[in-house]
Amino acid sequence: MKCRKCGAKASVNMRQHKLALCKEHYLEWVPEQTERFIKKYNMFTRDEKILVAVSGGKDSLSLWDILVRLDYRADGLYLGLGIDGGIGYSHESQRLTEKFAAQNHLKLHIVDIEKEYGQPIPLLSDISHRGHGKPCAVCGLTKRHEMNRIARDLGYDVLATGHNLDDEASVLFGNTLVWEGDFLLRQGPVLPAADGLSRKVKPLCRFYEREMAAYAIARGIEYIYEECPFAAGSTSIYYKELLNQLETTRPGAKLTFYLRFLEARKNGLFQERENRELNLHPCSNCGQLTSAPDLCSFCRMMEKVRLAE
Ligand code: Q46
Ligand code: ZN
Ligand code: ZN
Repeated sequence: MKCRKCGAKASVNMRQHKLALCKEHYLEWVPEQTERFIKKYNMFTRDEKILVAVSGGKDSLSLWDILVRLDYRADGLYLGLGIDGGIGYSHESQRLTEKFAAQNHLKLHIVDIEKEYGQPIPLLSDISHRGHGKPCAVCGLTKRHEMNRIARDLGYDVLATGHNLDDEASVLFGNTLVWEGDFLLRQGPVLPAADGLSRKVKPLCRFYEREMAAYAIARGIEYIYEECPFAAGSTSIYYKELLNQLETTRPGAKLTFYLRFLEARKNGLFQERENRELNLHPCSNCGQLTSAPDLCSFCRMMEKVRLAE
């Protein structure tokens, strides 16, 4: 297989795009494509301040790397979840994130959940009895809350996460299986800013997971290979496997699934629901928007934790 641009031996072959590239041209192609998606979906401009949520994994570190190479003003946010899982998961992912920031002279904010709220994620989960023995529900809730809080308090215009196409297609698949209208309405490359919440964007949402792995490796980015120990056996991983089976026999199926969804929604698939007003108001404690009557889910969970102590 030869590089389409220069004829040298290709190092990345993307059947889904009918495109093969050598390492050098691949490292040009990824930022070019990212820039195209940023513009296409009006994610942000070069005047805006971007906060990138970094976990130490290949996607978020690559995203940060790409944005900086493209000359965007991007700082990092690392959330210390306090997850060990026998592999020192949080410790190692924080080390790699700090190393990446230092090597590239980038600004990194670190929030340690245990220091901030008295307990690491697995214990917050135990104490609040949320999530059926797995900390993921509490973890997801806390991550969202903290990302919003830091972006707002430090005056960032936009919050960027490293979700790739495999992540997005798997979430979309899960939501479609049960026709989760409200989630389907909100899933996409951009979630506009609302009272107290900054705009959220996913610049990598059209890249396959293996494309991001290839990018990180080609750029020599050191990232944590292990998944969070609690990810094993999750539904989202199961859906990813199903979609990969589909992709094997029909290259490009995953991308089509996601893009056609965005198109159908743009053309009014969920119009009726969109018109019905979502009843959101600020949480009486932290001010973030919520559909719950008084406190948002995060503040309610923390209240439970406080009462249990
Ligand atoms: S939610 Fe669950 Fe992830 Fe949190 S506890 Fe680990 S697997 S990190 S995306
Ligand atoms: Zn080439
Ligand atoms: Zn709240």
